[in-house]
Amino acid sequence: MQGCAAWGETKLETDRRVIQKRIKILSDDIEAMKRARDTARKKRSENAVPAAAIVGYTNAGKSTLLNRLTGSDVLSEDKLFATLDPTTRAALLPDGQQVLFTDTVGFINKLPHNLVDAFRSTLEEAGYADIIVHVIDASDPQAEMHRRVVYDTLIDLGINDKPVITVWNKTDLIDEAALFRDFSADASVKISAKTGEGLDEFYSEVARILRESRVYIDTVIPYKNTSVVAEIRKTGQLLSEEYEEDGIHIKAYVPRPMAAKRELT
Ligand SMILES: Nc1nc2c(ncn2[C@@H]2O[C@H](COP(=O)(O)OP(=O)(O)OP(=O)(O)O)[C@@H](O)[C@H]2O)c(=O)[nH]1
Ligand SMILES: [Mg+2]
Repeated sequence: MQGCAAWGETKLETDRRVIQKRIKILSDDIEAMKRARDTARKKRSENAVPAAAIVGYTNAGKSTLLNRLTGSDVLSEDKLFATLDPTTRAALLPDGQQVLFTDTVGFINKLPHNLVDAFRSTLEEAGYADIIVHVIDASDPQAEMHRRVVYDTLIDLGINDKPVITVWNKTDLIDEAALFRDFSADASVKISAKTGEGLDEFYSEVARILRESRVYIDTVIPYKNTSVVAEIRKTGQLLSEEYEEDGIHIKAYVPRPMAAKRELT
């Protein structure tokens, strides 16, 4: 028993108090980051640059991949939750298209209850992405469990309607013959973020999925349907809106399924 017991507090109580304090500090930090992100996101959505969120179990190699894609210097470490603040960087696909990649906090099984809300807000960035890049450490014997935790978390967050590209990472550490599949994904590639192997295929799959997932519209929405404009603002990218006599003239990129549902094309 430590000295604090003399004050009538057991070690367990002291630990709990220290942890609560730490959680409070982290939550405040995350709240401040959220405000900064909201501002940054508003700016981004004014351009029509597509966004990809890099998600995955902690330690899968998300930050390493972001660094590799954008030549940037995001903290990558062999420790849990190296990344808390999602970072966004621009990368150019070989076809010249610009894409914004956002690193996110690592997912984990059985997140402590009082951290769930804080993590949720950190992950909400993924909700604004056009495409989800799901990184899995293919060399980890628990890879299948990690894959499921990530899908379950995405469903929990209500992010289950976006195209997913599954990236089996760290293939430099495994037997070439190993077979990796993800039937839930729209595309699946094997890479090594460390050596750069497989990145060409990754880029071309990202380009393909983006091409297929969004459609450009230039149309007039009648004033009785203005809720459609609100929906576009939320799920698509509104480039311009002009109030005309017979409705709102909009130019926007919208998710293809939405364009079909609302008969916008
Ligand atoms: N051998 C090998 N190691 C890799 C590869 N990609 C990442 N790593 C290593 O895996 C560890 C974790 O990488 P990070 O990029 O920090 O992982 P993360 O997914 O961002 O982790 P969190 O931010 O904690 O969620 C680091 O030691 C990386 O150097 C790879 O392709 N091959
Ligand atoms: Mg990271």
